[in-house]
Amino acid sequence: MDRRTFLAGSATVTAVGLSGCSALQTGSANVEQGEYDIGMGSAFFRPAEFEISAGETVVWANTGNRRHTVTAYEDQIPDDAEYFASGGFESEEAARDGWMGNFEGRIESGETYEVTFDIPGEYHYFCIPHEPSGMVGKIVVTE
Ligand SMILES: [Cu+2]
Repeated sequence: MDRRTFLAGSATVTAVGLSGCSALQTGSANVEQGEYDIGMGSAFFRPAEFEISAGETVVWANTGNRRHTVTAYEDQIPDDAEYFASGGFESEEAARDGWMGNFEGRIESGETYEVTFDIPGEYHYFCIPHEPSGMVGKIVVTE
């Protein structure tokens, strides 16, 4: 029994199936694993109100089938806070125009969007296409 074969050592490495993975957007894995803070459904953010401490990051995930945006109300965030909107717009007007033009700023099903909040205060935001349906939310950042 001291004759050894090395067949075991030549065990083939099974290729891990990669089909489809390359097409996934950053964040998809997080969505599947439930690693997000706020989900987006047909016309709602869940939870609609979310509290964090300054310096923390909020991750939104489109957990539904429709396109959504995360767009801050420019006059409903702290004065010294940086404006935020999916698509990277620097103003609410630019975000609205971008959406009207070519659905810019959209977060597709399964995608995520994240923002780090450094300034304490209340941040109100909405989803451009579903604002008429009341798709709004609030982030409360504590000291
Ligand atoms: Cu929406």
